[in-house]
Order: sequence, then C-alpha cells, then structure tokens
Amino acid sequence: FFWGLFSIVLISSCTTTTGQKDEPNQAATADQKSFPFVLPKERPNRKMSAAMERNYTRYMAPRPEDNELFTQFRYTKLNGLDYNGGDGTITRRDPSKVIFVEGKYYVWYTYRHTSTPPQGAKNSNDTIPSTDWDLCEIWYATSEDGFTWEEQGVAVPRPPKPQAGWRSVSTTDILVWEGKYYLYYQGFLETSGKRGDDCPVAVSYADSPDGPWTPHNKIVIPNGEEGAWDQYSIHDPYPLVYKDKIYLYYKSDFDGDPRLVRMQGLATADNPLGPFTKHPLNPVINSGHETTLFPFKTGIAALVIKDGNEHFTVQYAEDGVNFEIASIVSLMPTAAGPFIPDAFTNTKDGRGITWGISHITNATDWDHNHAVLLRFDCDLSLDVHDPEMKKHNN
Ligand code: AAL
Repeated sequence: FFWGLFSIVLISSCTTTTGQKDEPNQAATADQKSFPFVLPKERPNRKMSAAMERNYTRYMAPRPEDNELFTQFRYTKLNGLDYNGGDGTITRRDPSKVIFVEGKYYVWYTYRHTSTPPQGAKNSNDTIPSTDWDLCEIWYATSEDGFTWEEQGVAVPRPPKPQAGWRSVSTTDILVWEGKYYLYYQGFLETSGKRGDDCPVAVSYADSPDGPWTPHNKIVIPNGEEGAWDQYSIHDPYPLVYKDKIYLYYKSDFDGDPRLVRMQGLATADNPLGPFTKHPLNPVINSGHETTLFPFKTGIAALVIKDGNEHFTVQYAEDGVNFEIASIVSLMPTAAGPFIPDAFTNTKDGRGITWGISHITNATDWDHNHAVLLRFDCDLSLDVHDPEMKKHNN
C-alpha cells in the first residue's frame, strides 16, 4: 500500500513538474507560484527568497554540474615512497606544483628523516624535531605516470647557520621562468613552536629540474612591517606567471591571534630573485591554509582549503586580485600541488587542472606524527578532451 501511494505521489508530482517547466515566467503571479522543480539556468524573472537569489548571484552557475569550478575530489595512494612503517620518523608533506619536463613529472616537497618523530618545541634539540616540518630538507621525486614516484633525493639542503633555513627548509614551490627553475621555500631561523614559524621566504635556482640548486642566500619575500597583516610570517609561497609578471601568492597567519585567521596575499615581480612588491589590497583571499591557485580563463582560480569563513570553496578573480566564491566543495586536497600545464605560459586563457599531489597528516599524537603524499584527481579543467590535457590525464 505504501509503495503504491508513494508512486501515485511521485507520478503526480512529475506531471506537475513537466507542466511547470515550459511555462513562461509571469512576474505578476510569480509570488504565489512555487519554484519550478527543474532549476532554470538563468535567473528567473520573479521575486526570490534570499537563498535562491544567492544561488544565482554568488556561484558560477546555479547548479554544481554546470559550474566549471565545481568538482568532487578523488584520491589515490602513491607507489614508490617508503614511510618506515608509518612510525613518524619519515615525513613527506607540502608538495610543490607538479611540472612535466622531457617525459617526466617532477614534484618537490618537505622531507624529514629523523631518529624520532616530532616531540614538541620544549623537547626538541639539534636532532629531535619539534613539529613535522622542523629539521627538514627539500627533496624531490619523478614519475612517468603520476602514480609511481621515484625519490631522487635532496634538492635544497639546510644552509649553514645563521642563514635563513639553517633550522629547517620547508613548504616549497616551483617557478619556471625564461628557461630556469626557481624553488621558493620557508627558511626557518629557529625551531618551529619557538617563533620559528615567523619565517621569511628564500629561493634557490637551477638550470635543470634535477639541479644542482644554487641558494640565492637572501630573503626574497620579507615579513611585513610591524602591525601589517603579514608581520609574523610569509608561508606557502606559490608562484605563477600572469600578466607578464611573477604572481607569487602566499599565506600569513596573524600569529595565532584568535580574532584573526589565516589569509592569503600576493606579491609580484619582474625578476624571480626580486624585488617583490606586495599588493596594496592584501590580503586578497580571506581564508585558506596552504596556498593553491591556477590560471583559469582570463583570471586566476584558487582552492581555498581548511581555514576561515570561506574555507572549502573554489574562488575566482578575473584580475588575479579580487576573488569571489565560485563554488563550495568538500574533501579538498590538503596542501594541493596541482599539475598546471599553463602555470608559466603567461596565458590569458587558463585551462584549469585535473590532478596533482597533496598530503594527509597524522597529527593526533606526537609519537607517530608525519604526513603522507597522495594523488588527487578533479574536474577543474575546461579541456578534459584536449589531447594535450588527455596525455597528462592518464
Ligand atoms: C603547512 C604549511 C606551512 C606551515 C606548516 C608547514 O601545511 O602551511 O608549512 O608553516 O604547515
């Protein structure tokens, strides 16, 4: 009886739906009508509730399936990287963007191999790390298919004291500019947890992605002046080439003041070694943790991950500066480093991304604290059928 009744209700509601679908909008009677079951792609010419109004104005399309900046993320374990049985002594985290050079993908990341897992700032010393990203080096791996990776070893070691990074170098990202390669990274001058996280950004460069890397030995993005939003740290440097310049986005975090949260800023330059000019409208994104962006159409799209009012959104700025929410998503890749075919081509027609490397962390107890790299796949590309993209899509 129940299923019979249910089918009658279903059939009659479908009939109503079909009936309503083709009806023209009549503003005069709109207020009395219920909203059509089939969501119109264009904003209907009728008075709408705040929620329905927002559905047409806030996102890139009223339905997620029509929104080019909506996706569901999928994850795959990587082959080839050893974690010592997950005992916390080896970590790989905060991967760079992935690049493709002469038949191989490359990724750089924060690497730690210590005799113990992190023990917190108080118990740390020259060999015991305080946090997962303390006492680290920048290592790299290559792959032919994006799933099986061969670790190649160190790219940027810790420089001697007192240079920026003597305590730890971490959270790197890659720029390719005029045929040369640049790795930007956080250079710790003290243990993380004892204000070491107040670190600036340093850079090393090379003629080949396999190195050797020459440290520039100068801070390339300094912390902001006293009282500035980025006074305490410049983290997660993330360079792209846009509008003939280097657009380097970064995170700062207001030193944990509970009234303020992590946000993202922009610094631009004509030369990879600087000087970088911080954008006068900084911060340009009001949320997010690790920094992940890519050229999209004429502008820049951002994965806004983890922190802030607008966490778990994909955002878009037509000018690379004024970001708006394009979609709300779930299960975002943490610290995502996408493969972006046009990251450095100065494109005015960004095509988006389909995969990359991210990390997951076990941060629940100090004894096993470490992070693991994994692959994410997504549909944030305008060209899933483009042969060039397909080649890299596997
Ligand atoms: C990360 C990044 C930066 C922070 C720490 C290590 O995920 O945001 O690199 O400093 O956490």
